Amino acid sequence: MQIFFDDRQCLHNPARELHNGDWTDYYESADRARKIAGTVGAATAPADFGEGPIAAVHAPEYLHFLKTAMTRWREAGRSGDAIGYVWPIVRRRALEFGRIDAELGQYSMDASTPISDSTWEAAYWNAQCAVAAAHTVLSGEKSAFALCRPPGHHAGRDYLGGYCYLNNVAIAAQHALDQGRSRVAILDVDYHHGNGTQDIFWRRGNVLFASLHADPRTDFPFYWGHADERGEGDGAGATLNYPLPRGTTIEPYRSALSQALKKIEASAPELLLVSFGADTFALDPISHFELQREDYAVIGRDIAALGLPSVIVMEGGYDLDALGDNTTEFLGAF
Ligand code: SP5
Ligand code: ZN
Repeated sequence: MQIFFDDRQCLHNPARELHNGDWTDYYESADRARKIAGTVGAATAPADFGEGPIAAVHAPEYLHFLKTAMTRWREAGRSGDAIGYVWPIVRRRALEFGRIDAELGQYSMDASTPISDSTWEAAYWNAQCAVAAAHTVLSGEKSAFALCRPPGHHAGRDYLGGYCYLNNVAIAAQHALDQGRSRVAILDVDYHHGNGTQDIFWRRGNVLFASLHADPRTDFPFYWGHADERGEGDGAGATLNYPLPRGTTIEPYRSALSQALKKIEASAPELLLVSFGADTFALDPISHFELQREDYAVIGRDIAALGLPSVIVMEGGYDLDALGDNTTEFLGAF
């Protein structure tokens, strides 16, 4: 299987995150990518597909913000990473701001996703990996893996959050549609609900989004991922959420997965994109499912049994010791 990774993805390196009211080391470290890259096998740097595929998903004003935020943060006399402290919860509109702090709130959903030096450069090459993986599968390969880091599924059209800046899987899915595919499906098996992906395709009937995740009544991102969220307009019924309780083991996980896979199969997609997170692992430091290493091969085989051309995009997973092995088990099925 072809694997895409670019060293520039490691340039993004926030020092710490706000966590349960205090500061903690940044869980989404560059070492995550190094561990995965060191275990899954040889990777190729992606070609440069330009900003077009990114701009097909994200708002121009948001991309401008990402590119300029760090410079403006420094101009405001700040050191360290850029992080917001006020958010427009009622309604956002296209205001022009003179303060970087206002923009950080406008374009963020949480306070645990700082912008560091080179975040844009890292996110750019990260997104290129997703496009390259899609391109490979569109060209006839059965599967490809985009070793994305930072992850992407919490980022919406015009907001960052949950360690995510650009929505890599959405960019890959949109690229496939723009290259002539008419129906695609996204299966999200990260521990956390993929709220950004859901938002981006909420009103789209040609992108099925199915997500298995920790129940948002107990877990981040809280405000999305409840079972009654089904999409709207043309997208009504094309969003499927399977919230699962903390402590979920492989048996109940697989039974939810089989429901999701039946729906995916029934929607007859030409391409499957998988948002893969290994934070469902029993020893993950920020998550609460009970999956074991060998379970990743089982889950991978269940998904691969659809027989669809598959683009696998890396999302979360924070147990550095097991991350490479768990990911390798999963990829081995494709
Ligand atoms: C891509 C992805 O996996 N993003 C996850 C973002 C989660 N951010 C907030 C996590 C809060 C976790 N609190 C758990 C307590 C651990 N001691
Ligand atoms: Zn996650």
